[in-house]
Amino acid sequence: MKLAASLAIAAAACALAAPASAQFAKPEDAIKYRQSALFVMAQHFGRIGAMANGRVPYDAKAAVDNAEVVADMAKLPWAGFGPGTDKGLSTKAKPEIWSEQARFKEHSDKMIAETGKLLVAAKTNNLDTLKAAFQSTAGSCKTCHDAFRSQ
Ligand code: ASC
Repeated sequence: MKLAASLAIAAAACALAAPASAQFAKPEDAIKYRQSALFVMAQHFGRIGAMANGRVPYDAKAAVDNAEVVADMAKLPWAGFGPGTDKGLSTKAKPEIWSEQARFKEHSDKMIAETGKLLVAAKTNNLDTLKAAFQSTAGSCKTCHDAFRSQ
């Protein structure tokens, strides 16, 4: 393989492996970024919820596909909560995110872990296992929202 091609592949692999290194030109971009990642995550999480709650028929492959997106998206928003991104666009993010960073990180780490377990659960192809993991993951979303998101 040519050197340029292998360097390009290595650079792309790094970009995928290190989403937390996202840098933003301005606070508005960081806010848009975190809101976008959370929005995409919610869309896919909602599709799993529809199966878990019996609103749509259980489809094991769709559950895995959606859980993969959820687990990937779960890693992204946190880079968008850097210093100075508490305002700039309409946001429900509470000031506590910046004044209690360690607690906020505990919540985001928990959510990343829960979405990882959700993906493992989806891959068992067992609806009851998926339901339990969905509830547990939703609980981690809610706990963080209650503490760090205004209504
Ligand atoms: C969702 C979604 C959230 C969480 C939360 C869980 O589907 O968009 O923010 O679940 O409602 O309580």
